[in-house]
Amino acid sequence: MAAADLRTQVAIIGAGPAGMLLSHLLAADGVESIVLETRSQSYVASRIRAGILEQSTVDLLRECGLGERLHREGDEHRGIYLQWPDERHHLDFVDLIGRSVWVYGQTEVQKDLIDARNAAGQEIHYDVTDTSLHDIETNSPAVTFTDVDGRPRRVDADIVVGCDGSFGPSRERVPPHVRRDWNRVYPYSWFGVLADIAPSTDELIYAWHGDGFALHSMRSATVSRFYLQVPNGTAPDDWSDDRIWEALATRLGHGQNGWELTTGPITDKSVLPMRSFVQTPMRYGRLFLAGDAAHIVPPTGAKGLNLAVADVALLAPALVDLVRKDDHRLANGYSDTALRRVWRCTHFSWWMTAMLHRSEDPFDEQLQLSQLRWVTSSAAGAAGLAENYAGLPIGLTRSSSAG
Ligand code: RFL
Ligand code: PHB
Repeated sequence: MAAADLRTQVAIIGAGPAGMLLSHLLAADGVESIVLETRSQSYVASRIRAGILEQSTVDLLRECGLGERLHREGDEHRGIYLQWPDERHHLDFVDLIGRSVWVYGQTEVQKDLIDARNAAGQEIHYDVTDTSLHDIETNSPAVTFTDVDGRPRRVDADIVVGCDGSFGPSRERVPPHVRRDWNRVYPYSWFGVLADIAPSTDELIYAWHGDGFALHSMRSATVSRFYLQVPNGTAPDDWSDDRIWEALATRLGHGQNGWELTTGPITDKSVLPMRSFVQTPMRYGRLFLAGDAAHIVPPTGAKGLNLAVADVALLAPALVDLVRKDDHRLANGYSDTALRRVWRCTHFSWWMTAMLHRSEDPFDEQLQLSQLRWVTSSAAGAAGLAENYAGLPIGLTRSSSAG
């Protein structure tokens, strides 16, 4: 092992939203951290991913000083449209449950976090390789890595937090006899498209269609984001621009009830496999897991980023108490408390996915349409969807309440 040359209170693996927000919240309470990231700063700052922030995510970002650009450039949405051929219904979350959501891309959240941490002088090592965790069962864990100049380095810490996403090494360090993996795979993927064109809708449209699901989302007044359900194994180059616009026009209902889809230059195509995954527990010894390192949801419920933020909102005060006061109570409850929200969002994401994606079975199709009619015509059905989509306040999924 490399000789220890770095020392910190919390070693954070991964500079995605979970890792960067954790370092930000810890610093606000006087706890030091070092962040290790395998990619470059410019790569991390430009990745295209999620687009919807729950009310509680927005509230947290505002409270910790990261809400300024979000409020200037983000767009508050009262709800979403749900549709199937010839019918489009608006669910107004504000009327239903008094909460809204914000359209502000994960790319922008990530840039704000990088700017804030850089301004505060946060130690972040980008372009690292060979990240390896050591002695996590003891009170003196360490992380070794090779730095950007090829030098072997080692950071000694009180705590190690794995914020290293679905492919990182941290989750594997929970031994097989302790850990349990919960998995669900889906027989389809999402084809993601970014286009330089003003959105053809004021709020997101989730569309059920016999050809497959489609989603019309957006990033700004001039940039639209779309997704199409495609078979697993589809490659981004398999679909020409013309084929994409044709499929979107059909599935989103171009020409129905006077609605038109405006097309424009496509600037990015990607394919996103769908998966539900939870690893329990989210803590082992001095190692804590947060965000995609512990759980993956299919994107239909727009929960991935919001769950990562909710984990970190619970974890930061727990680590502050542990490191500063040797008070282990919140840290000991972290995994159980976080998992209540994780399973709620896992269920909601699975449910939205199952309701909206084309199935081979005609019986399923009738169940989906019946479900869609119910959530768009019953106040109780609509409120249930709204409450989950806009997100429960973080405190309401703690262990003292129903979760
Ligand atoms: P992230 O964002 O994946 O960050 C993890 C970071 O860890 C780094 N890393 C390592 N660093 C050091 N050493 C190692 N050995 C490392 N291994 C990995 C990675 O480079 C990375 O920077 O996880 P985090 O912070 O938990 O945040 C979670 C969210 O990013 C995620 O839930 C969402 O983006 C999921 N997701 C989407 N969610 C939605 O709700 N809507 C979407 O449209 C949507 N699109 C997406 C997505 C996730 C994607 N990935 C992960 C494949 C599109 C993609 C392509
Ligand atoms: C997005 O804009 O990327 C987005 C929006 C809503 C979703 C998933 C992705 O459910």
